Amino acid sequence: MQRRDFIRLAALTTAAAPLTSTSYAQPPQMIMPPPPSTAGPAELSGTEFTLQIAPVTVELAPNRIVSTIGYNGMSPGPRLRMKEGVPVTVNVVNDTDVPEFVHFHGLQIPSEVDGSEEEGTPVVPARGKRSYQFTPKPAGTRWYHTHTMSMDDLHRGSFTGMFGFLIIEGAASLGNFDQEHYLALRDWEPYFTNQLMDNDDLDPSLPKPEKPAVLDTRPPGLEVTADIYSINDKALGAGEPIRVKAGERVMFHFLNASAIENRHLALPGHKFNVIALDGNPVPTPGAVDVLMLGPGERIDAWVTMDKPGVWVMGAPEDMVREGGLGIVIEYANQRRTPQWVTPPPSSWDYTKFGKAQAPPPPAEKLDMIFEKIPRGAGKFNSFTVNGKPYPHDQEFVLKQGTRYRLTFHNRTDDAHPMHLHRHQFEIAEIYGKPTSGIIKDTVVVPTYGRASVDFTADQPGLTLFHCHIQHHMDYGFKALLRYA
Ligand SMILES: [Cu+2]
Repeated sequence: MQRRDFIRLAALTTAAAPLTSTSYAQPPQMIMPPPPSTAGPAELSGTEFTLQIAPVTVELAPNRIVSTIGYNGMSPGPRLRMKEGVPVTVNVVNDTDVPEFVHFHGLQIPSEVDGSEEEGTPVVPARGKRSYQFTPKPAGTRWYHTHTMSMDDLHRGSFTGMFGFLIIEGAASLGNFDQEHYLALRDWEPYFTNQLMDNDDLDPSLPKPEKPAVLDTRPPGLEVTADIYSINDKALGAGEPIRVKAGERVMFHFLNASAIENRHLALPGHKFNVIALDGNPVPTPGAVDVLMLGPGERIDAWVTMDKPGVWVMGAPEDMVREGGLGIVIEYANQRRTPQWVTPPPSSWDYTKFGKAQAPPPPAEKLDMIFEKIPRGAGKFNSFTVNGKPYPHDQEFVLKQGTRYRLTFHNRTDDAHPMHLHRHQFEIAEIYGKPTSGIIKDTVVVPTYGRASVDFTADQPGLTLFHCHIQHHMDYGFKALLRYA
């Protein structure tokens, strides 16, 4: 019996009760349980921060405990709160046996401190330490995470618990709310599979301008999946509910901290009022029933609590939600089993939050064609950009101060969350529609789809561009942009 079947069976037989299966193989280095949690405060603020990298246990639910690597004795790591434009020092202490990188995702900071080996950031040595000094910008919901390669080791890189929110406060406020919550979506205990059980085609009705006339029918390589999920460190039903009162406006900061898959999220009977994507305010805030976040993406959205009851906010896919991806929203004076109602059909569309016209044409254009080579890396698929493997020597050379339009041609059968380090880009076209004003650092390019983003080359230094699915990045789905 496949493990996923076992989990599903458990979910069916125990109805709404949290899952309690724990028969997972532990990695060899984890046979000794790590020392008791020494978790510090969940939020750190100021100008000097210390992150300690060390083994942690995460109690997703009673009898459902995961051993992994975290920051400061916990996973997610502490929320780091910085002020835009005020210099900070982040001291990283690496109490593990492998070199590490801490990447500051969505920040416009120099390559030497961005936290990526490809850009030349110095490593944090095994059993060693290193300090990163930078001036945080721009304001918004950012995050930090490890940036090491995992390759075939699912206990390394972003499969571990090394991630956390990083909030940069600026002059502007997103508004006044009765409550504010930071929720990171995660999966745990990943494993390899050759069963394509997730339909990654976000919306089959989307245009597929990049679909080849003849499809590659060679058998695909192993992909990574998981069937244990959480929001922050708790599986659905295992943590404290979010307690609300009727009429409250509650602000949610969502992060997809998965290394694996795009995620959806819904709250029955309520709408999400999306006001910022990847931490940047959108020109056309709007209400939707279902959110979609690719790995690395953030959404700031508020909800008016106007439907008293006890609700599950969670993944619309039963298997994912029952596997733990959800949290209970409990109104005051309501006592009942948390209710889930499947949301009305909807498809995620970034352009709902943008302006309807394309931005003015940029000075220069760059095209990137993404292709997947089935089993191009032995057991695994490999990926190419413009038909070549990383690092595309001298191919993507930027002129400082020039505005570029980068067009992604996704000739693969997956939707990929594409992330540009150290810069922000503006979506110019996606799903065959023009748009402007949506500023992001990660965009999910649909299956066989195309997307164009504009950015100004104003951050000299090596700049990594990659798919935020760890396994894709590790097997070639990346490029290095350099300045002339
Ligand atoms: Cu990918």
